[in-house]
Amino acid sequence: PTDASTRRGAFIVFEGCDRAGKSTQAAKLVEYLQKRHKQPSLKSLGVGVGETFTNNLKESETMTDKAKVAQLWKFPDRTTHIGKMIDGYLKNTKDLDDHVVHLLFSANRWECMTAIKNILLSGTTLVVDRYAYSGVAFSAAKDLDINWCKSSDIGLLTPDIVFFMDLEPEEAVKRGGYGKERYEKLEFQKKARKIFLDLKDSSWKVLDARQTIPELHQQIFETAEENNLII
Ligand code: NYM
Ligand code: MG
Repeated sequence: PTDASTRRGAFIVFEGCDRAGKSTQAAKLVEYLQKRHKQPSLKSLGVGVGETFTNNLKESETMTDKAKVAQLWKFPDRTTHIGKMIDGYLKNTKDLDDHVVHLLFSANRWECMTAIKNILLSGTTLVVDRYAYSGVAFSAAKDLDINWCKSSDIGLLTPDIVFFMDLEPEEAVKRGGYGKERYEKLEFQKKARKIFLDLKDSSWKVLDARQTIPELHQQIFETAEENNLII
């Protein structure tokens, strides 16, 4: 095991259509990473010969420590200025040109890049719920030129691994259906899924999202481990 202080954090992305289980699995992975991480014991640093040391941290210290190990992020980040415009568009309270919306989603990633880079360099792993693949898949599903869609994300940090939660939109509908947001329509989701699968590259792990939550979780942390992404 590598010491967290000597290596950068892993950049792990979850992608997929709506209702595929991304948020559930991203949160479970973060929790797993935080629980699994071991504080180096005082003994291993060569202190306190003949004494017993415990690593029982106080609650406040545990929280800080947890956030240092791994953090959950999400795109769109609806809390920023740009994110609020996106939120209004998705909730149908605001209409915007398709190109403009695409660029807002992309800008919403760009405005986080410095923070993301610094967090990774500080040794913290980031688990990110949706990223640029969603940007391309959902915009190109509106028949915008795919290369135009890709271009605004050129230069963003590349994830170490992408877990694509694959679920037929017909199955997603059975899971209590979609919400009221724009894009949450069967035909549109089918189109987006097709484009997603065309975007698949060597960083992708396609998961059969019909499996149970524990089954998927196990596949995910094992794959992350095999790929040397867990400290
Ligand atoms: N979405 C998400 C895009 O259209 N482009 C993007 O770049 C991103 C990150 O936003 N239907 C779409 C996909 C979703 C919607 O996301 C809201 P979520 O994860 O359901 O909050
Ligand atoms: Mg959604």
